[in-house]
Amino acid sequence: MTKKIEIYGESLPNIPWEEQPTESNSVVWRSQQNPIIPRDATPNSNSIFNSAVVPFEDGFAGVFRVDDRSRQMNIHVGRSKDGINWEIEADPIKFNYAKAEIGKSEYKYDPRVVKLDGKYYVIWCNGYHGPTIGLGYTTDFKEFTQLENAFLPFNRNGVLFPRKINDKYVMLSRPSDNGHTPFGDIFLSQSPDLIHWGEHRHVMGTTSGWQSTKIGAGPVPIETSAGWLLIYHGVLTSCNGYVYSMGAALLDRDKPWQVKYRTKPYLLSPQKEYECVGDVPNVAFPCAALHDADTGRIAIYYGGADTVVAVAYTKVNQLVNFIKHNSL
Ligand code: BMA
Repeated sequence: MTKKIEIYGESLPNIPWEEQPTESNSVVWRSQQNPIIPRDATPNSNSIFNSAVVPFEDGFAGVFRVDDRSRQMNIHVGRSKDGINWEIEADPIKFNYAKAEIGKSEYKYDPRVVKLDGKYYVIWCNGYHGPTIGLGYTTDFKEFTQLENAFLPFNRNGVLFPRKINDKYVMLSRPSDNGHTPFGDIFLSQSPDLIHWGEHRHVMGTTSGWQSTKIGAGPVPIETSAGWLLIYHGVLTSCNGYVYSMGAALLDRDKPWQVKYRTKPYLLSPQKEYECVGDVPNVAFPCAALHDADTGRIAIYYGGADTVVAVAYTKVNQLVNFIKHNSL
C-alpha cells in the first residue's frame, strides 16, 4: 500500500471542491463551473486572469490581474465567501510605499499571494524599466505597502515560499528578457530580510515537449511529507505561437533547489474553449492553489487564454503518486 502523503498546513474545510468525474482519466480535473470569473467582471475590465487567492477570515481574498480597456495591466483586490463567486474591486490596489522612490511601476501583472509571518505578501511582475519582481504586503486586503523590487529587470514569475527555510526567505523566479521571452529556467534566491537577495541557485530548466521553450513557477509551493509540491507552467513553441501547460515537481524540503521528481507529461494543457480562445490562445497559467491538510484536497486557480479565471482540482496523494510515477 502506498504511504499517505501529508500536507503540512492548515485545514480548510470550506475549500472549493468537486469530485473527480467518473469519465476523467486525468490527475487534475477542471471545475464544471469554469470559467469562474468572466473577462468583464469589473466595469472597465478587458480581461481578468492569472490571479492569486488565499483563505481570509471566514472566506477568501485574492489579488487579481485585471487588464483594463486601455490594456493597462494592474492588480485588484477580490473577495469571496466560497472561492468560486468573486467580487473584484473596480479600481486597482493603491500601495503605500516604504520609501517614496519605490513607487515607480509602469504596470503590474501575474500576482501571487502568500501568508507568511502573519502578513499576506503579494509578489507580482512589476514594470520598472522592464519586467521585474515586485513585492508588497497587506494584513487586511485594504491597506497595501510596497517594498523594494526583489531583483533587477528582466525577471518574471516570482514566487515566495510560505515559510523561511534554513532561516532565510526563499523566492523562485524566472530571469527573462523584455519581450515575449523565448527561453527561461526556474532559479531560487535567498534573503535574510526580503530586501537583500542572494545565494542564487538553479532549480530546473527546459526539457522537451510541453516544457521545451520555457518554464516558470506557478502557485506558492505546498509543503508535503514528500517535499515541496511545485505546480509550474511549461511552454512549447508551435507553428501558431506559444502553448502554456501545467506540470508539477517535488523539491527537497531543506534544499528546495534540488528537484526530486518532475512530470514528463503535463497535468493539464489548453484544450477547453476558454483555454484556447481569448486574447492569447492556448494558455493555462496557474498562479494559486488552495489546500486542505485534512482531506488532501487541492484547488488550482489558473488563467485561461489570458482572458478568464478557471479552477481545477486534484488530491495530494493522487498528484504526488502521479509525479513520482511519471517523472523525467
Ligand atoms: C507571459 C505573461 C503571462 C501570460 C503569458 C501568455 O509572458 O505575460 O501573463 O499569461 O505570457 O501570454
